[in-house]
Amino acid sequence: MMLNVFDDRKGTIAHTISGAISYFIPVIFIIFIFYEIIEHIYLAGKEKEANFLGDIVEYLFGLGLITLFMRICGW
Ligand SMILES: [Ca+2]
Ligand SMILES: [Ca+2]
Repeated sequence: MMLNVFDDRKGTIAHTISGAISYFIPVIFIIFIFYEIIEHIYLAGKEKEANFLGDIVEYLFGLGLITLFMRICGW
C-alpha cells in the first residue's frame, strides 16, 4: 500500500490541526472523513488513493500528538 504523507504544506497543516481539534470536538472526525471521501471521489483524477490515505494519516498524526501532549501534561 502506497502512502503520500506530508506532501503539501497547507493541506498537511489543515489535516493535522483537524486531528488535534477532534480531541476536543470528536464530531469533527465524521466531518473530516466525509469531506475526504467526497474529495477523493470527485477529484478522483487529481487526488490519488495514496493522497487520500496520506491525509488520514496526517489527521491521525495530529490526533496522536494532542493526545500525547494532554497525557504528558496530565490534563
Ligand atoms: Ca484529501
Ligand atoms: Ca496530504
